[in-house]
Amino acid sequence: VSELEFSVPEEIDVIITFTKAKDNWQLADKFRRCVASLVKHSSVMLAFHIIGDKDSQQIAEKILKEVDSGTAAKHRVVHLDIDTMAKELHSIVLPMQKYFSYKPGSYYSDSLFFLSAAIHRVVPETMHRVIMLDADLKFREDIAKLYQKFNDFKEHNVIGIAYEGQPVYRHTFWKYRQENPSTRVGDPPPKGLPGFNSGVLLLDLHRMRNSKHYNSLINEQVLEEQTKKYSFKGHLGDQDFFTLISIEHEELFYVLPCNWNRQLCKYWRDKGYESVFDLYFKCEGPIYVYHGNCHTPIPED
Ligand code: UPG
Repeated sequence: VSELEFSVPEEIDVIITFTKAKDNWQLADKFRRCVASLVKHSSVMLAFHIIGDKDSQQIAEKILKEVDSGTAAKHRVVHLDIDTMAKELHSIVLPMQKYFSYKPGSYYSDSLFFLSAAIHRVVPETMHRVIMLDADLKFREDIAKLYQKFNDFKEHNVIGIAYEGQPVYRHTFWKYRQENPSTRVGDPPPKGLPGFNSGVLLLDLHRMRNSKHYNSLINEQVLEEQTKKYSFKGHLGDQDFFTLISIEHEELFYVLPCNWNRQLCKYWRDKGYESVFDLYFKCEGPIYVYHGNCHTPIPED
């Protein structure tokens, strides 16, 4: 019996954020490495959905055509009407943009950075489970094995996501932590709540649609109340939203092992967190996915 037999479809939907890529060859290079590594290791067909402006979509398609022409049948591109999606998304995620971005409520296109949080409301009902990725990743293992993690979701889990690998949220929550010294909020794993990193996301759209609980949190009053209570102001988009709502609703999230989103950014190490940095950063065992966040180079192997 194949170890992948249980509940992996013939084709996996993969959504990649790739936008403002025109004249940004560094981003194009990251995307190329990401999709090439995905295709190289995948045992199943991949359906790529590219989230970005028209220019970026064209660049992505060209890159995908060049990738691995020997086994071209292993992947295809699904065309999305991004403008319509961004407009639909805009009104839903407006309250999130207010608390979790630099430029609250500005352009339609910026609502796309919150797509993962409300994706279940703007894509066809037929889509069941998707894997959503940043472009700065490199796969070293079969994405079908990542997909299998959907099977590990507990009853109330709707989203699979790995912990943030730096003390980013320890920093964000400093005030709440100062006023509540015994809190788990912002503490390192395994006991603490270090917050999430949205570079690799397992989104169970059926569960997101059906969870009254999850949907009740996409709400202006709730976010106002929660951001106040935890003195939260962020700028990392969807991952700020997931981090904040997870404090009181841990059960909504399946914590993806760090091996599937091995973040390499060390920005926060020398910003006053030297003594605790490694508690957040360490990730034992084999690495299945490298995440070169904050433009960190990814090892060649
Ligand atoms: N992206 C684009 N075009 C851009 C900028 C970003 O497509 O002009 C996409 C791309 O997929 C990229 C991702 O967004 O990989 C994340 O943006 P980036 O600027 O690379 O942020 P990082 O500092 O590398 O990442 C941190 C987190 C990441 C989170 C992001 C949110 O590690 O998980 O999604 O911040 O801003």
